[in-house]
Amino acid sequence: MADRKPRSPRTAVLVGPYLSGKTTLLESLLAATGAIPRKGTIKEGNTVGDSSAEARARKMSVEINVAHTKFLDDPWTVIDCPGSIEFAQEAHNALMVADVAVVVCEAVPDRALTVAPILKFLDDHNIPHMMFINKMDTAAARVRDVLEAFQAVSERPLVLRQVPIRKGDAITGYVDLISRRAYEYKPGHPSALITVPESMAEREQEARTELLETLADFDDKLLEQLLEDIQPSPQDIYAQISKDLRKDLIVPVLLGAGEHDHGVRRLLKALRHDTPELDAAAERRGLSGTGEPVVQVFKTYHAAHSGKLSVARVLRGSIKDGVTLNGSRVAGLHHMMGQTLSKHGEAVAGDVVGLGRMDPIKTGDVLTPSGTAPPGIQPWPAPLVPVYSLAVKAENRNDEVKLSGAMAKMVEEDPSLSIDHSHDTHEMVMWGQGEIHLQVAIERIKSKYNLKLTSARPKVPYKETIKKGTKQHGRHKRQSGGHGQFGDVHIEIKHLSRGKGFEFRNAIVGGAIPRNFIPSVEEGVIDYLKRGPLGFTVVDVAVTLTDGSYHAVDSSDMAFKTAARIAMTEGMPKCDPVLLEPICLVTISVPNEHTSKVQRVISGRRGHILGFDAKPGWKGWDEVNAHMPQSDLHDLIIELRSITQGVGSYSWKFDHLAELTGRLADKVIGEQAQQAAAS
Ligand SMILES: Nc1nc2c(ncn2[C@@H]2O[C@H](COP(=O)(O)OP(=O)(O)O)[C@@H](O)[C@H]2O)c(=O)[nH]1
Ligand SMILES: [Mg+2]
Repeated sequence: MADRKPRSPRTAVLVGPYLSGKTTLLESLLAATGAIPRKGTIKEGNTVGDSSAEARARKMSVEINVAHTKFLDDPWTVIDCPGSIEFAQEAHNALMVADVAVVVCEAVPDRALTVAPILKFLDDHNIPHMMFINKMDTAAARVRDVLEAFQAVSERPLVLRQVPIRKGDAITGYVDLISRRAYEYKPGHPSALITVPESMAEREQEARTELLETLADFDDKLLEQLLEDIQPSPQDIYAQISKDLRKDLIVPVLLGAGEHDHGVRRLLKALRHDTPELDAAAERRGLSGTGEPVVQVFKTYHAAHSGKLSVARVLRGSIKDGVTLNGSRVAGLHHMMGQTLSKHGEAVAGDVVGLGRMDPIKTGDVLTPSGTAPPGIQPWPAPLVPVYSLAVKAENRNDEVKLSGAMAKMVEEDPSLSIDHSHDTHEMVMWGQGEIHLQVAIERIKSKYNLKLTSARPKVPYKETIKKGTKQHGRHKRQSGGHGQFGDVHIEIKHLSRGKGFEFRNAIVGGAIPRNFIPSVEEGVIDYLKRGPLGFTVVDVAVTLTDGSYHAVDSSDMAFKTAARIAMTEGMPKCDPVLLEPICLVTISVPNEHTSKVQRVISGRRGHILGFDAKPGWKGWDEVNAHMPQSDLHDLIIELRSITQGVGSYSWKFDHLAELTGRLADKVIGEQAQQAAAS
């Protein structure tokens, strides 16, 4: 195909479970295509992916890494994504602009479930994807069993393109099911063509028939050929695979071992032949036709020295350094190789580039010179629902303002991170996807912004109420030299039904207290209710001002406010105060083989199951609804993940307050008293 005109740059995104070998595979792809002279390794910490300090320290990807290369003159952007479910937002955002995803997974049938969430995302968004079954060098299971297990979690049919050639325990090469050629792996070099071993004939025939039958489901001509026992030409089969992949109808499956460069050139060829051109991804984003350049931002970095970098894909047209997009001038167009940037004067359609110093621009923004998004462009998906939180504080109190600024930048870099200032507990609460996610964020704040944080389990916004009423007199009288202070009130405290909040009534007739002092009485009561006899905000009470007296000279707003406080302080403990704890409506979603375990988790956390049902749109998953105390949700995600190979999740919202008594209540009240004494 030497006469072909050069293609526009395409983007392949490497996704898949944690430790499946994506970062290693990227290294192998870059070395095989000559983008880097020598492969780095995870162990030595010198890979293009995992280039941040936080990733290196954990030997684990915690953000995307973008790399550029060329294969047989075709320009490529390859993006390595973290596999951990806690950093899934990174992969989701990169996939939105991808031409193809390569789902890298291990050849372990028991772990197929770990691939389910990413396959679900790809299926839901119609993103063309292939599967690369990696670590075949150590694979114990048969490929057909691996495939069957993965098929159970994929909506689209998987189409195996190769079968392995085994010598004893080792896999020494593969037979390509379309060209019907056999290859022997040569580490560090392209595989060598060999004759198909005789022992392979039957397996090859069987797998090839399966491949053709699957493809025939999407093509009548192929179906006819099969029925008439005509062998379709390899060209026809290749064409069919590309066509089906473009429409995300099938998932081609390749085999290999990235660490040993096995199957890496085969993967590159499959990418080259089968990955759709830019127009497919643009269409998916809702962009069609011609017009001004369109650029989609899918990642934001804040670098200490170079400032903000918005990583974007050019979906249409081309842009030059210095152009104004959405009102911001691009200061530097960069290609990336992990954290190394290189300046480019121009980015063409299909390119992935870092745009320098676009300060008002956010991840998900669609940029054009005119500043208007083209009609029909699809909205950017909402960030993942947060499932884990920590209360954070600057170690040094003077750093509070600096902390708010740093947090805002962190959230810009990672939309699955969020900050909540709790009105009830007065804590700054950082929300995210799990323990490691938040740990990494806290480390970043420390290293990038030189801010030390302390973190703790967030406080639960307990409340308190009363179970009966009382009448109470409160008097504040002070004679100190000239002007005295005098306020005198009679109040009646009553409980209100749950959810009613607070009511204040004035029942004074005949001017026992002059009108202008009444609001101060109410203020005194409200002030008291911030902290009731048990130490928490009081809710669901009514206070009626029934009588009182005043002094023509010594009475004041302040004196009546104080008198009201005195009445409340003395009256409330007589009203049988009781602790209220927030109860949430929780929806837990898990593969249905784990539903019974979830029921145990809920009862173990004082929850109450409301019911469970099949999760809409999720084959084989259940949703369990329950009422659960908020105090037991803190580490719920950790337990759910530990019983579901990491894939279970939950969402929650506040539902109601419920009385809490007994030992648990005593503990909560005791701790609150201790903290009050300490502060
Ligand atoms: N046996 C074997 N190990 C591999 C292969 N590819 C990667 N690994 C190892 O698997 C571990 C995880 O690799 P990494 O690339 O960080 O996985 P990622 O989490 O998917 O990015 C590392 O210890 C690699 O050395 C492979 O093809 N075969
Ligand atoms: Mg990785």
